[in-house]
Amino acid sequence: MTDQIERVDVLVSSPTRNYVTLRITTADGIVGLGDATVNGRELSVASYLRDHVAPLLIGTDPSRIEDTWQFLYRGAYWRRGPITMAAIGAVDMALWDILGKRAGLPVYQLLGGRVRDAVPYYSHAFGWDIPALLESVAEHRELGETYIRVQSGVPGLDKVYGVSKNPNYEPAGRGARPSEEQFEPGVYMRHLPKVLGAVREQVGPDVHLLHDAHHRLTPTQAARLAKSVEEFDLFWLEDVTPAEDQEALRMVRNASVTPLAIGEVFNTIWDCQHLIENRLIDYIRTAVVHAGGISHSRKIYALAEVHGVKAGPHGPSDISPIAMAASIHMAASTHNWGVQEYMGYPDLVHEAFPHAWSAADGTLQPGDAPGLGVELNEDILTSESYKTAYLPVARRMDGSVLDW
Ligand code: EZ4
Ligand code: CO
Repeated sequence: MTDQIERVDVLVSSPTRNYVTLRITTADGIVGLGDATVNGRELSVASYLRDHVAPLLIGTDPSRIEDTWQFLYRGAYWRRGPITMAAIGAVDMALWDILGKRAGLPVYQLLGGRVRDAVPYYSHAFGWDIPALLESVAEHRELGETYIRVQSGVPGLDKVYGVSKNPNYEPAGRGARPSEEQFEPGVYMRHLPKVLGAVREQVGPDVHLLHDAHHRLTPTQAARLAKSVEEFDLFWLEDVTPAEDQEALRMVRNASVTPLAIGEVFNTIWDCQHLIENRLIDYIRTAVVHAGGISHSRKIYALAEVHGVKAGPHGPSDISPIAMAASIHMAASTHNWGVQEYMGYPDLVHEAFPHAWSAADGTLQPGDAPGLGVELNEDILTSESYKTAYLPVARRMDGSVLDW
């Protein structure tokens, strides 16, 4: 007799920051975990799961992973979007976790086995000014990291993206309203080449440098920026233009050979199709949680492979250690894969989600525990309850709202 899904729980907790966790338990007592966190909109995806998805799963066969995906995606009629796709993503992760535990194999083995010995990650270095940034970069180099994202303060702007007063950067802030950051394209565009030039001079040619512009430039500004930083040989320039204006990247592409990455806010293969098929990007940044789980992410990576594009998944602290596990298992077993973003987590997050994956010397390992290899510390998750928190908003110096 096949196993059945017996119980579905949705846990919303806040061990330093909010996470939405899905737990599926089968009649045979196998537990599968999924991450459904959508930063700043956590309760909507929790409701989607509790009210509309969990009741549909009870009594179904957990080994029908692809069919369950199709049922939840096509059956909803109102498809796509971050809430729907994170909910489906969490179910999909949990079902792969269950399959692995039933088989006694880590998920990367089910996906075809290893194609690389270690999974490189990139970390975040930042500083309010160039000397502080250079110090931060040196600290990351000492950890053996060879892929480093660099973000710096901009003269005249008090609160900017990617730079924090705390050593541990966390973009979302607790409180009833979002905090506000500033951005002004002219001063940013003049400053960035100086920043990247100083960092490149310090680290030499072999370190991979990345930078995130966070969707704020117009096509011509982005093209100009990509061209002006070409000599510093970035590994990628991320999110130079708003993600929904996909033709914008054609102008950037035509102006420079700086590699481009985009897609952390994309949710389906159809969001990625135009950019991949037209070779307007080098790296696709969809996160396994926000793009419908392992099953759908595999299809995105397969489409990317055909067009010479690699995966470079999103990995900030709002991607829980469960989704991070799923991403590492995919990275270990996917050929056209570039680098995994890994911001790291505060200790309490590691304790709340004990995990078999590990990070050391600039690389990640999936570990060999069956399934995704992540567990829950329920004491921590129940004592740290949800707290309202939002990502910041960005405004130009004239007060108008910009993409964050
Ligand atoms: O915008 O974590 O590459 N990483 C980033 C992050 C994300 C937030 C979204 O939840 O761009 O700052
Ligand atoms: Co980003």
